[in-house]
Amino acid sequence: MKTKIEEYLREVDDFKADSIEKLEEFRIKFLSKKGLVPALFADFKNVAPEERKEMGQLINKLKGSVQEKIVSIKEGLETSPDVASAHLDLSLPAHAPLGSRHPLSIVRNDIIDIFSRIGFTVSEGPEIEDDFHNFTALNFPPDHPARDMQDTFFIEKDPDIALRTHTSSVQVRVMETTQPPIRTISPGRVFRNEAISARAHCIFHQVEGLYVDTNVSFADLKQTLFYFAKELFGEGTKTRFRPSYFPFTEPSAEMDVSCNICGGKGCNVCKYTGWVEILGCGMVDPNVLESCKIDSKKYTGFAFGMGIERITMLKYQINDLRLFFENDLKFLEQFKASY
Ligand code: 2NL
Repeated sequence: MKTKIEEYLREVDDFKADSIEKLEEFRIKFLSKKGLVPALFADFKNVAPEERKEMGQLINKLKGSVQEKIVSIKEGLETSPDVASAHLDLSLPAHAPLGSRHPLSIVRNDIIDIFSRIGFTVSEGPEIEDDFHNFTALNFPPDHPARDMQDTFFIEKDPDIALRTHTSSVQVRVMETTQPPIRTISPGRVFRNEAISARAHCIFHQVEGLYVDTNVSFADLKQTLFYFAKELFGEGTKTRFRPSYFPFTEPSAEMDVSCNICGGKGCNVCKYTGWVEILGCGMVDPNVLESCKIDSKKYTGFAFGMGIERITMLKYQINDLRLFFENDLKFLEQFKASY
């Protein structure tokens, strides 16, 4: 029995384990009910009385060294860098989802890219405007309904300060400070006092464009906007211009594009006409140029304005404007593949 125990002691001394599983096998071999240590205790009754003291001490020594070995290997496994990192890295962020751009930002960036390629710069300006930049310089008559409390969010009265109702106010500021040639677009948030529905919101986004130089004609306007429509909606896109009215342009028009949903055959988006309206435009009224200290005898210009929500709805076939403002991840995550 003595040689057997000494052999086991050597085995325990030499034992190494690089996994919890191997360590468990070792524990079972020595300490489980049918293991070697209980077997030795069972054999103890056959030991001669004069050897009992020594054998008892040896078996207890073996049991103790198995237990110590298990504790020390276990500690080593839990603190070793390899095994610890395989289980748990506390320096990692808890959850790292990839974000996506908002569809309105994607379309705004597309529009900026298209116009930058033909020499337009981007201008920005304040969201809180005075009456001159938002209305008077743009040829709005004093009694125009847009100047009414019902349509515009006023912040102060006399002098009137309001949230801008269009980004034309930014272009007025550009004309005041820059002599032609001017080629610029102004994307931004605008505010109108409207009830919220599937088609309208009191905050929305616009891109307006302005081109002022000598000899700018309506033909330049048509070609520029035809190029824009093809770049945004695809090569086969057709455009048509219908006469319209705005206080700041004369003549004025609205531009339709061939419906990109049914390809012009007729569907509920184009109300079975094959055409959808995407923007308003016209030749800058000479009164507007003069208000901004630009000589209307020397210079002419064209301008246009479009709602980014409307264009995004057409491009991605979104049927409710409220989706843009609710920040529902199920909606936003569909734009992950875009930039
Ligand atoms: C629309 C129509 C339009 C303009 C905006 C403009 C700006 C200046 C001078 C003249 Cl500084 N015009 N902008 C011109 C025509 C139409 O917007 O339906 N927007 C959503």
